[in-house]
Amino acid sequence: MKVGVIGCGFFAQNHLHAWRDIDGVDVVALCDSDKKSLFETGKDFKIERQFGDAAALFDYGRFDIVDIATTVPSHRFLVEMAAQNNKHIICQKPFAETITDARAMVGAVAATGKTIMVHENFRWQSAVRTVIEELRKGTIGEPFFGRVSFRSGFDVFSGQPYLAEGERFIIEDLGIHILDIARALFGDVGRVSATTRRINPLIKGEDVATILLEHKGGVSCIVDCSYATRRQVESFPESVIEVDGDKGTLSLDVGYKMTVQADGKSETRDLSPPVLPWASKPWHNIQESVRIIQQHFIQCLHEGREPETSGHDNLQTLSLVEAAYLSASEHRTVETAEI
Ligand code: NAD
Ligand code: 89V
Repeated sequence: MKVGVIGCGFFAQNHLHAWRDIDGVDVVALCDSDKKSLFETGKDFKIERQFGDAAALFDYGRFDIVDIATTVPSHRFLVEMAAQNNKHIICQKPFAETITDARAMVGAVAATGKTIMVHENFRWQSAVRTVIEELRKGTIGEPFFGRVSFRSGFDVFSGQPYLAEGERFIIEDLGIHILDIARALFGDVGRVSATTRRINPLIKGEDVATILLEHKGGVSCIVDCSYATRRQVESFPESVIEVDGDKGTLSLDVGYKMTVQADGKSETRDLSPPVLPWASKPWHNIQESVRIIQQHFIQCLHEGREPETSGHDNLQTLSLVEAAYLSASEHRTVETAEI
């Protein structure tokens, strides 16, 4: 499988390391409109074929997959160009700026018969994956309550300055992952109620969000996110999960400790992720998930099946983002069918 990567910025470095780890995958070309990022990334990863714009990359065209690792404003344009050029596509989150764009992007790729997956990696973190599997095994019975929480004071703005500049921040950038984990745990959602706050005066968007999800299967789940939480131990970038079921409870706590209580027994397991040779703390959790999701994509292509976090699947996660913003701005519960 030959890959062309568009976007050689902050996060693409993780994609490139992960591609190198996956057997049978070769990154053959890079593209970035920023010459310095393009040149330095090419040098670091020894990739000589470099293009300053996407049209030139597609004119070259000798690859099977395009990996779009740019920020969201370019996603629709690049996905549609990739579809016109009949490539399989992996596209970073947030998939699109609006649900209308996202639906158009999924439609454009469906018409080609190629595969599109959103690089929605948080549900692929190994600790989160173990929680999903534990729940599916039924150890704690039928879940009726959940909480998926991400609370941190970590300075994300120095690595990703664009996060301080958008009208929207935490739900669109980070909450999207946490909402996606809630979907992976409890399925799709019927109604959404949300509140938002901005605590940090130096950024434009909201940095605190509290969201109540009413899942169609009957679970009530709280998704709460904050980048204004100053506490020791700083837990970035861990997601904390609590689930109550009719036979027991399950929690994933800070420090990657999963506790399952059922049948009068309590068992705690350490789910600390490995630090891959190219990874660094505290990002190692996310970095491991990048390798896992990209491996999943390649496996799905080999087996001819739809990836779990396909473009089509991600429309449901994006609709929760839209519903949460609408709910917070209009101070009301929003039906997902409205989106
Ligand atoms: P970045 O700004 O550091 O890098 C983006 C690169 O894309 C830049 O070098 C820019 O020049 C290039 N680019 C933009 N538009 C282009 C175009 N049309 N053609 C060619 N090059 C173009 O951004 P980043 O922090 O690497 O974020 C990229 C994406 O990754 C974002 O969507 C972000 O949300 C996502 N991200 C995901 C995670 C995660 O854990 N899943 C973490 C960080 C960032
Ligand atoms: O996952 C992300 O998209 C990142 C971060 C974890 C820092 O929020 O922006």
